[in-house]
Amino acid sequence: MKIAIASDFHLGYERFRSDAFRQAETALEMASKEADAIIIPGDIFDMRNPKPDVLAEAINLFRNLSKKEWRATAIDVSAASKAYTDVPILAIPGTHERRAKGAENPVNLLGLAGLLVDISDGAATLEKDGEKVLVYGIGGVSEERFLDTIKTLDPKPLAGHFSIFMFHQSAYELLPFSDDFIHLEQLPEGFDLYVNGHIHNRVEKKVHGKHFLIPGSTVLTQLKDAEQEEKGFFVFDTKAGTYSFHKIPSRRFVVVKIEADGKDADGLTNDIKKGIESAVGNDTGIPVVRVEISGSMKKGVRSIDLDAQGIIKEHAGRAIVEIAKPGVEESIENDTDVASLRKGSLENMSVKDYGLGIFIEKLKNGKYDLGISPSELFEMLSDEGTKEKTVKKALEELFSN
Ligand SMILES: [Mn+2]
Repeated sequence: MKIAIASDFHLGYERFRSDAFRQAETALEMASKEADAIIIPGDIFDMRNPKPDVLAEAINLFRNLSKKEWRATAIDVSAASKAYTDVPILAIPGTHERRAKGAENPVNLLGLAGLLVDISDGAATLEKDGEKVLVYGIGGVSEERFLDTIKTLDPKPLAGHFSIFMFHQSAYELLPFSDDFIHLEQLPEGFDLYVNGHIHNRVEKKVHGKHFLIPGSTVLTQLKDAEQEEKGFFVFDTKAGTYSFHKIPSRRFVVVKIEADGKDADGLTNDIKKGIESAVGNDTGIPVVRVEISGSMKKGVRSIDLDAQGIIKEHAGRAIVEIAKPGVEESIENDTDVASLRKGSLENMSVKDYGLGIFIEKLKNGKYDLGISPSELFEMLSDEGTKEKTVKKALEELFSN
């Protein structure tokens, strides 16, 4: 049986709303032609409470898909939700769709509508011409609960079936900074294939001697270096035990690294423009180009002298340009910070709010450009609890999606 693995569509994602929809549609359309069944390891939606128009988008997408002539059927479903179709499209909710236990999530709604089968906390069998494939699914849970969830559910492969374990979590081997993350060898043994979502770039590894695959997202979200690769989905051939990656047309993302050393504003501007031009090339699809400047400019030249907005505007319509400015000669003296705080408390502003102001200002002046707003990050860091735990939580939010 040929099984397509496509993930992290993030329907409703604000910044690239139509990309998210179109690229998911393309991936699913192509997958339905290449494969007998499709499995989706989470984050179909970008949020747990999508607006009606985002839900409508998803319903249209999956209704068209579910009406195709499928060669396999989904049978023997035993999961947290009931199955209302035998169409071989199996999914689990991801972290973006996670809600409290017992509360409906949007993936479950698609299941209730009979457009796919939500196999959370359970399994379904895919059948085609007598061949049987078991897919066991665990929807995204908070990282520290995942190992307990596995122990409680105790997923097992099924004799006479090609067995797949599908989940939506970080893993220590991929993001080695939190002890909450599962180690790959802690995944349940005996399955023939391991499939994960959550990570937005493509991953191909081995677990318990078997393939471990993450297809990555179908849409740009985090604008990290690893997202420069092409988007797409896997097709796994259960009989041959082999797989292939199928690229989809998607908006390109290019990181351009520029060395500022010793240049004045004009010289640096020229280098940036050249870098952007070569990144765009003859792409007519309006790529996202992120310019990362390292080092500092000529002595006496301030980063404010660089007209980043001008460069961004000049390329509008050809590229979406982001410029991370060098943080030259802009660091505020410690004494000034303390003085500002004192001034703040005199002006009846809470020290926390004043701190937030300074925090945001400093991040803006620096090279901060991660996919979470400074104020959200501040809230996270000022959470109650141990310093170590707080920082881990913030890192987890920043680097896994
Ligand atoms: Mn995701």
